[in-house]
Amino acid sequence: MATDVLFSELNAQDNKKIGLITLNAEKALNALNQSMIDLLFNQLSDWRDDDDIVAVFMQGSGEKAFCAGGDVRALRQAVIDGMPEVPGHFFETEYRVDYLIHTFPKPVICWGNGIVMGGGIGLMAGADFRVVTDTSMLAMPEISIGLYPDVAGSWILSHLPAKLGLFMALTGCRLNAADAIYVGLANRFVDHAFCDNVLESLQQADWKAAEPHAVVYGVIQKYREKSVGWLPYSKVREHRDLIAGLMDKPTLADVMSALENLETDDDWLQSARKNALKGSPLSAAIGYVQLKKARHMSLKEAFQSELVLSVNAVLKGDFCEGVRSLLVDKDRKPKWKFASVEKVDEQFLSELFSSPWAESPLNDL
Ligand code: QUE
Repeated sequence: MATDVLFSELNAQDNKKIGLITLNAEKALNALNQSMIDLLFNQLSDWRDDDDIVAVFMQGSGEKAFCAGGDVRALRQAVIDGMPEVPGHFFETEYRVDYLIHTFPKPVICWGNGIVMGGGIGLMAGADFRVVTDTSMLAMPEISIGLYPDVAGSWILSHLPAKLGLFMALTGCRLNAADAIYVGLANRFVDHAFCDNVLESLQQADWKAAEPHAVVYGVIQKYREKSVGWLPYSKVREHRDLIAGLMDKPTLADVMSALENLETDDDWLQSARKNALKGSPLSAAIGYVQLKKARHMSLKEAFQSELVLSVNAVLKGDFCEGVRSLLVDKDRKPKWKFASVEKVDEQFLSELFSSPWAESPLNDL
């Protein structure tokens, strides 16, 4: 629907304007559908070229989520309905939006309140000011639905220290605001109650006084300083060395054994462990290989390789079964193609990395 994203231009000083994006599919936790992606691309492109626009602010409607991912049910339904070209178009256009944010020439502020998963991380990752709040919950949970960390997730996670990115990919673990700042997915903590104050201060700011990024820096800094006392406790920081040890194994099968054999009464670690053991072994294998490869890619190359993998994972991998099991029938008993990472067929896996196109649809990024 055309109203699933709201756009407005807030008047600022000196006839400047702030572009305000509100993801507006509250019941779907602001998960991105095709229409939202098309609207976002068109509006961001216009604002990039509009000299009156000095900054862009992205938020989600409602208190629960900034963005819980993509409309994965619709992608599965399209495959069932015999429209295999739909997922390719979805991912291509979604990655174009993400790339536009990464390369945007003006400051982008992402207000990552509540749930920020998958596609939501994709929108947030390229923003200059990646704000997390008292309710933020970030994750790359795709292993649970037979996907793998896309939306540049493979590139971003491959650059995290201490193999924390591999741990995130294999476990879909939940990060709070302190965790997200610790690993670098976010870079500002501001209490959600200050959201309207930040917007008002951006409108009041003197945009002639400094370069736009510096102006936004100053505005956010003010509310950041009022919020420092609220930063939650970081499980990732506490367990950093343990996680690094679990992930530092010669093969993926050894990493999975280490997770399986982990004995802990820590609830956060235990739920991460369970998620890895329940997730798609094929997804684990895809993520493991792709994170290694993406480390040496440009951002553009990462998006191009992810487009190949995402389309193949949806059309040939565990995606449809994962979405069926978790989000449609909700039996939570997916029948994965392979029973364990050891049983993943090497030939099948390598075919998922081979492009169905002579030239990438994202060649012009
Ligand atoms: C893993 C995921 C996703 C998920 C749950 C997982 C995901 C996703 C959604 C989602 C959430 C709310 C919606 C919706 C989709 O859930 O990627 O349409 O309304 O988009 O365990 O990867």
